Amino acid sequence: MDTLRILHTGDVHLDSPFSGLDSGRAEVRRNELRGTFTSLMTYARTEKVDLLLITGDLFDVGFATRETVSLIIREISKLKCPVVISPGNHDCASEGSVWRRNVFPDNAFIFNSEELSSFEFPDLGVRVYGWAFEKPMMRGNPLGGRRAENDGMVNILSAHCDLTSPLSTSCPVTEDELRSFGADYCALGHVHNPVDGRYGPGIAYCGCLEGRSFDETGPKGAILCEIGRRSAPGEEVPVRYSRIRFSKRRYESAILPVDGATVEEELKEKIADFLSSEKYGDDVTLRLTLTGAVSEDLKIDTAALLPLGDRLWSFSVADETVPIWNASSLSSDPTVRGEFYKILEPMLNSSDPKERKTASAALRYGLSALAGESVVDFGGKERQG
Ligand SMILES: [Mn+2]
Repeated sequence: MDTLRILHTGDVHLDSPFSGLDSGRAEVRRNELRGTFTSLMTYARTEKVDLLLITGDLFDVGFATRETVSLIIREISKLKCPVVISPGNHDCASEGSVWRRNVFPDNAFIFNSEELSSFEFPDLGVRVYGWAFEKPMMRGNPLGGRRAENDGMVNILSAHCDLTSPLSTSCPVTEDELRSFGADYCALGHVHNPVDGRYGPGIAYCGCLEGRSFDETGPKGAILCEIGRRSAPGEEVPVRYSRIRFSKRRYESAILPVDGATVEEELKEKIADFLSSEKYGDDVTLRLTLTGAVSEDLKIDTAALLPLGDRLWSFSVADETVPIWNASSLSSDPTVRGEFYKILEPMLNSSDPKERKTASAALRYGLSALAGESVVDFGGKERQG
């Protein structure tokens, strides 16, 4: 075997509640997430990877459903290769957790302590170091200045930890500590939206397997890591990795400037053009935010815009436009309209965009009410159809 092929996943969060969705859709998403996990396992099998790493948060909560646990057991037992699991903050290896029950097949290797330990796979020439969260919080650092063995085997570190803050309660570790530990590849879990290249070669977060909210936008998946062989201890080995999409759906958040729009038709046209230019399909949950300065006569009813997103899986519109008020006519208006405008004027010209937005909304509601019009609901509504 010239090259070791390792599939690195984590942050799957099976059985997530998907609380942002109605109960029917949340159930669909939970099933889809199990399906995405199954696709990943099928890939590992058909591509005959040498090793599968699950770097924490396979479950969203410590007590997984029986159905999900059976699925995991079944999928692992179908694999020929070892599966190393490093429980994270969401699925810690506490007393009584599923990880401490003797239900997993022989090819599952599960870390169960906050101390650094390792599993060795002599046939593969690989040693996998790691640890487990034993409680949802972990402030200690299992590396503690230790170093990986230097005996010619390929060393992997597979763990759930937080490189983003020394104050983290999810096992804060620094990049320098990882470097001096000296593993050939550090397979990490915890950060759901990793930026490629952020930590230099040999250190990577796999990210989540499916986005579950607008905090987790874009396509999601796992990492396929390929590591060359070492002919002598101490020799550098080539490490290459690439991301493979497994997510069935994706969340996207977009901003559309609609400056100068005067009537709803114009707005609809701009949105329709944008949606077709982005080629969003039925896998997309889109949150579209409208911005820009629009005519004061344009009253945006976001609910009326939602049918434009019928092709998408889910579509919501937020209105953050600011009306261009005819300031000179309003300020010289001798009626209560003018008085109302003068009160809001300092806020309308505030340097704080939030304050300007609030003042604009107040002015719009107020003038509509004074004109005896019914007040349109300007809040963002979500269509889920
Ligand atoms: Mn996670």
